[in-house]
Amino acid sequence: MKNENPLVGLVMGSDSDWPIMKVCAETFQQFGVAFEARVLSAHRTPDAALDYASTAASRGMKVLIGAAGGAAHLAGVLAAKTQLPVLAVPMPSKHLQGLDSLLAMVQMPAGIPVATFAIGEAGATNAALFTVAMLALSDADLAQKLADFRVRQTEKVLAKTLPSTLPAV
Ligand code: RP5
Repeated sequence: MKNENPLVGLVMGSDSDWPIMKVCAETFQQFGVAFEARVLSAHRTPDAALDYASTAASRGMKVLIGAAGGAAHLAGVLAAKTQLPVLAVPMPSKHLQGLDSLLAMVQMPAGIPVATFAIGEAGATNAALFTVAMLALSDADLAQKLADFRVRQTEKVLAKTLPSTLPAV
């Protein structure tokens, strides 16, 4: 998936991550943030992943997001080759439900940081919202969109109702 002059590189280790990471892409679309989504693996396509990270800044990108599951070293590998902020989204895994992915990402040794989000869709959404917040620091229109989003979200929650009666016991 390509957009003109992407500001964000949304990289995932496998196309099997897409059903979750598409909510990240949808959030960028909602805010009108140009992004590029790619499948690149730290272990299956290491040279391509390193090349992508090392050329991202010169291509005008501001943020990279790395999503991976299991022994999830993609975000760390990307971060090793760029000074851009790298956000990490742990994918749910088959046997350990993403706890492996989370620990692999969040336990980066000192020196090369990645900012790790929640496992799954919540993390995918929040990685996009966090990116929007960073980009909004130098983009007043985007800052207004983020403020509007927060207001709509608050209104939605306050408008929620619960059943007024409980079923008889
Ligand atoms: C990781 O391995 C990917 O990010 C994915 O979450 C996981 C499984 O990949 P597939 O075997 O489904 O391609 O590298």
